[in-house]
Order: sequence, then structure tokens, then C-alpha cells
Amino acid sequence: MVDIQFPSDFLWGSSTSGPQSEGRLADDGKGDNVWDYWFEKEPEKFFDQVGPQKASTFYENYKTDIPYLKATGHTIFRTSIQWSRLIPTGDGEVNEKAVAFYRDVFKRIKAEGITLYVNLYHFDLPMALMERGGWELKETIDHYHRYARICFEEFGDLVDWWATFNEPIVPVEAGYLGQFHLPAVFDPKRAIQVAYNTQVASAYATKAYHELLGGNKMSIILNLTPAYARSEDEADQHAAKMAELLQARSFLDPSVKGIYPQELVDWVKEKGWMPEYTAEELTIIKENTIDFLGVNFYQPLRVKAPTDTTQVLPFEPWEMPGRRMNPHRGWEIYPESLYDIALNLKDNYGNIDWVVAENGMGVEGEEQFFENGQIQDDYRIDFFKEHLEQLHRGIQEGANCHGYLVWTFIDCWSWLNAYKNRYGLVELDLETGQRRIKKSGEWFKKLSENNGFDR
Ligand code: BGP
Repeated sequence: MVDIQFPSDFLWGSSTSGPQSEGRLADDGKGDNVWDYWFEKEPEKFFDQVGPQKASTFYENYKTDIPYLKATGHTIFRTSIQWSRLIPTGDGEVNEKAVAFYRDVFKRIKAEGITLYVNLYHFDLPMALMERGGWELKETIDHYHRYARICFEEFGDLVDWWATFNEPIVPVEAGYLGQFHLPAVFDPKRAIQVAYNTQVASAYATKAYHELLGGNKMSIILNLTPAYARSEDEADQHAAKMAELLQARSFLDPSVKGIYPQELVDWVKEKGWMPEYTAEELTIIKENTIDFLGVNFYQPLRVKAPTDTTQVLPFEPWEMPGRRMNPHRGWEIYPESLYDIALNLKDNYGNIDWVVAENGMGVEGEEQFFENGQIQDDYRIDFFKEHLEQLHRGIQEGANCHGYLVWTFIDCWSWLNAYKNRYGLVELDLETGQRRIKKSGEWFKKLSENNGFDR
């Protein structure tokens, strides 16, 4: 027995994504996605000018990487299929080398007795589709729908759990309100069209999954960052409510309940940013909700009423004095949010089944903690423990959470940050390509074996 004991069917593992782990080989048949293109055009935007071509070389090394899953106690593993690997142009021919690669990867993971959780889209639009307008266009929904169907047909016999999208709000914010994803423009109206079209695409994929495979394991993975107000003042409280509506409920409500929150629709209308939509699309959303939810959690959102009322968003970030930070990533550490998420899903979303699909601590310059042949990442173990305690509290109170997947398996490449911050249970030596299990990887194995831990 351990102090913090999880339910007997609880799953332990990690998440990664195709674009962040696989890398490319000259003859692999993969097409460019938005990241390949961006790196080619503006390599200086990427930390240390490291691009996605190499990533963690999983494409080349998966046969020797997969055994590390077992060695670090995985009972579940999540990755994603790269659309641009399977269908290089996004809407054309299937790349048979990609089919063979993913089938072999998935078979080997299954052979280890590990539950396989596969996501269809992790920020990685094929570039040929982006050039035509990407998610602003309705035709991208059709191409994604076709891609999803091909995945179900090719890999449906091997994959246990599916997801339609990872953090769909991120490309919306980072690509249409910020400068961290392509097309790196500022245009709220286009942002809202992209968000809406993504939701329609998710519902079509969910429908196709239920029709073709007949299972009950389709999800969407959302970054639910609870919004906390600066004060009890009405204006701050309103800001927090709006932040929650825009950043979490914009995908959570249609994905789980099949409808958009009325207050969100009213706000979008008032701004004059209503997307193009049809009654048929709304019915597709209504009738094709997900079976379970993946929740990514890293940091809470602290907000206050906007000081500049001409700005676009109805809230402003607030730096809470005394907040506890992960200085490397610049993110607040606040494990209590996991408990709040658990209770929110229990009380307001029909106590839906869910898993933590990402949680982790990115640290820069981790080699400084290398001692006795291993990265001594006690800070990461503490981070996991604190979050697990809060999650456990939520489960004790009836939340329906069935797994905890950390970010990530082997240190992986991360968008503009490339290899700046390391998250892995397994260290990747960028120079030699060597893999070494970190102290947290060993701890994670015990956690999984004991189905819990001592405080
Ligand atoms: C999530 C993404 C992952 C991963 C992670 C860590 O938002 O789903 O792809 O990158 O964040 O964040 P970062 O790599 O930016 O530090």
C-alpha cells in the first residue's frame, strides 16, 4: 500500500506527437507541413535554429525507442499520425511508406501490452493546404475528414483510443492573434472562422469513427487552463468568465455537449465576427460528440478586467504577486487547478470520462543536473507528485479520470522553442543521439507498478 493509491484500472504513460518526435529521412515520402515550410523560410525564428527535420529521430529509431516505454512503466502511450506523412499533399495520394511505418510502430507498442492512444492532428497542417487558405476554408474540413477516414481504415485494428485534435485553440490563438504559428497574422474574425471550422472537422471525424469502427473511444484533447480572477470585483469576475468561454468552453462545450455556449455566441455576434456556418454543420456538431476527453494541463490562467477597453479580448493576463513559477518556461505552477478541472468536468459536463493527456515541467539546460550517469530531475518528480495529489483528491470526490499521461516520453522538439526546454522521462543527447532514462523515468516506473506513491 502507498499513501496515494489510484483506482485499479488507472493508466500511466506519456504523450508525444508525430511532428515533434519522428523527424524526416530523404526517401520517406513525407510532404511538408507548416513547420517544415516555416523552418525553411525563417530558421532564425527557431531556438538554436533547430528545425523539425531531425526531431527525436523516432522515425529511424522506433524499434529501439519503444522498449523504453516498458522500461519507464508505461501502460498507455499517446502519439499522433502526421497528416503530411500519410498524405503528403493533404488531399492526394496515400504514402505507402507511412502506412507501413505507422502499422509497425503501432504493432510493436501493442505487443508490449500498452494501450495505444492516437491523435490525428497536432498543429501540423500539410503546407499545400495552408497555401490555399488552411482552416479558413471549408474544403480543409473535407480533406481532414477524408484523412481521418483513411486513418480509421488503415490503423483501426491497432489503435485503442483516438483523438481528433490536440489543443485546437492553440493554432487559433498562436496563428491568428499571435506570432507563434503560421500564418502569424492578427485577425480575430479569421481566428473565429478557423476555430469553428476545426470544431466541424472534429465532429465529422467523430462521426466517421463511430460509423467505421463502432467504438466508444473517440476524444478531443483540450488544454483546459482554468481562469482565475484577480479579485471578487464584478469586472474581474466577468473577465474570468469571458476567458473561460473563449479559451476553454469554445471547444469544450461543442465537443462534449454538442452546442456552443449562448454567451459566447452573443459576444461573437456583438463583435461582428460570426463565422460562416450552415444548419447542417451545427447538426453534425450536435449529433457527434466525443466519448471521452483528453485534458492537457500546465498552468492556470490569471486574469483581470482589461485596462485598455479598445483591445480585442475581454480580459487581460494578470501576474499574481507571489505566484510560483517554472522560470524556464515562464509558466505558473498551480497543481490545485487539476482538482478544479476534475470537479468542473464532474459537475458541469456530465462527469465525462477523461484522462490527463499532458502535464509536465520543461527545464532549460537540464544537463547541469547530470550526476552519476543520469539526469537527477527531482524537481520533475515533485511536480508530478503535487499534481497527482490534486488529481487524486478530485477522483476521491467522484471525478471520472482514468489515466495520467505526462509530457513527454523521450525529450522532443517543440515548435519555435525546439529543444530549449526538456520534458522527457528519457533524456535525448542531441549530439550523440543517445537515450538515457532520467531519475523521473525510474520513479515513473515505480509509480505505475504501485499504482500510486508515497508522499
Ligand atoms: C502543449 C503541446 C505540446 C508540447 C507542450 C509543451 O501545448 O500540446 O505539443 O509542446 O505543450 O509546451 P512547450 O513545448 O511549448 O514548452
